[in-house]
Amino acid sequence: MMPQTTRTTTDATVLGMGEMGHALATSLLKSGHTVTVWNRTSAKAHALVDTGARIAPTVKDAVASSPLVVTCLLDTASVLEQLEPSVDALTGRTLVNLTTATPAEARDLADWARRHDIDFVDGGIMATPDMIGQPGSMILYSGDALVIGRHRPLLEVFGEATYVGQDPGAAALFDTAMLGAMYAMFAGFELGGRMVRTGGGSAAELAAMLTPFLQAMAATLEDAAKLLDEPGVHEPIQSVEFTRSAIDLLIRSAEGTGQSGELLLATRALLTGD
Ligand code: FVH
Repeated sequence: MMPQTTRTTTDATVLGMGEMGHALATSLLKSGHTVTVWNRTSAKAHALVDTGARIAPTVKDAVASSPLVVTCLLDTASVLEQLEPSVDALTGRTLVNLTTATPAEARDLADWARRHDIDFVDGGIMATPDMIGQPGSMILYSGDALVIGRHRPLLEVFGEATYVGQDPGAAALFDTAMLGAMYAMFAGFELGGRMVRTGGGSAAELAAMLTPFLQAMAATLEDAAKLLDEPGVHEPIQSVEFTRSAIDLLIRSAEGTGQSGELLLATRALLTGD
């Protein structure tokens, strides 16, 4: 392991040593890359010193240390707050933003980067920190395909690097669409768990039965996608009338256990246009 005091340049810099940034930096170090890290609360960055990471005292120093800078901070505002004062050091380098953003925020960040001659790629992490560098970890990327191609071997360390388009907002679009679907699923489980518990059942029992059921349902998403992608071409498996009546029954059942039917009302509106 090279003593950090003798090294001033590294393969990549990771800004943000929260749960995810720590996992990203660690995976790069494990794969043999040299890494500079920075965190606002410096103790979290210093926790990596034994792994061989170079600890940068400032954002400017961190940015100037590597040709590739990865940001994994709380939100887009914190990314700009930290990068703006060091923008001169970032010019001519590549910025890969793995901070969750809205598509509009990612596009604005891309515009900001372009104005400062920074090669920019936006990414959406479809994994939890413990999955980084493991099979099953997927990161969505969008922006300049040439820039992504140039850094692909390093980016593949985090997980499968999936390119979703030239629009810098595309990764955030797919990311937030997928996270929205995930949260809707967890909300459905929360409601179902509360319902079965009023009848003496447990959420654990529900989870055991629901998991294979949802896996089977997930297999039908490709058919559901055809209805959205080619409206008017395909017939829904269930009619709108059937869906409306079925969800009304579910609302009555939820309310009968003392739970709110709001989630199902919103679901019915989305699926039937009511
Ligand atoms: N954790 C996960 O499972 C998800 C998976 C999907 C992608 N997300 C996104 O990753 C970003 C970072 O998430 P995280 O898990 O690392 O989050 P925390 O552990 O809470 O760490 C937050 C880091 O952000 C730093 N920070 C916050 N505000 C500022 C600021 N104004 N200036 C500089 N840094 C800031 C914070 O620093 P500190 O509090 O330790 O000083 C942490 O390093 C996020 O976009 C997720 O949506 C993770």
